[in-house]
Amino acid sequence: MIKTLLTGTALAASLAASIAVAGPGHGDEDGIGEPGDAAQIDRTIIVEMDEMSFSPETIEVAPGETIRFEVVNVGRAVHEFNIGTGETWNGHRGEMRTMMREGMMSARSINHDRMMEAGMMHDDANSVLLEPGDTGQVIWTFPEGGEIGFACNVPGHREAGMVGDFRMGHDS
Ligand SMILES: [Cu+2]
Repeated sequence: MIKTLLTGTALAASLAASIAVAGPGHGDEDGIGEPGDAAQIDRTIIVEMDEMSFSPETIEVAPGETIRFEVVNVGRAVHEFNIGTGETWNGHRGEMRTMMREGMMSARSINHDRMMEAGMMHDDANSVLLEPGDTGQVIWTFPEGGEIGFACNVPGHREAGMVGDFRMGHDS
């Protein structure tokens, strides 16, 4: 999907800057894997999000495995499940702050209309952003190795410990 941006506003400038860092369609230059094929799913794993944690918080994955994550927000705040690294999350953090500042989301809700208006769909394949009570999914193919995890980038949440690890096993 193409992200169209408002032009000539500070909002557009800040969005463009953050999308350049965290946008989709980047291949696997971050080394975190790539969007998975729904016809090639090896396993489904249910992940619950609450204040301020994931359950499970450690997930073992095999190299090259394609996993469908069924993500459930059982908490009372908006939470995100985002596959990446400290580096990709730092890039994404500004995008989330902008969404908060511009009224695209609040602590407890997501304003999809405002996100559409701003051309900010938050549809990156490696993440799902959910309101309390909602369920979403991420289908992801893991790389052959690397230090990868999952985190919630709603401002303050990762800092409060809302982060988990993928443990890369061996398929023997
Ligand atoms: Cu969160």
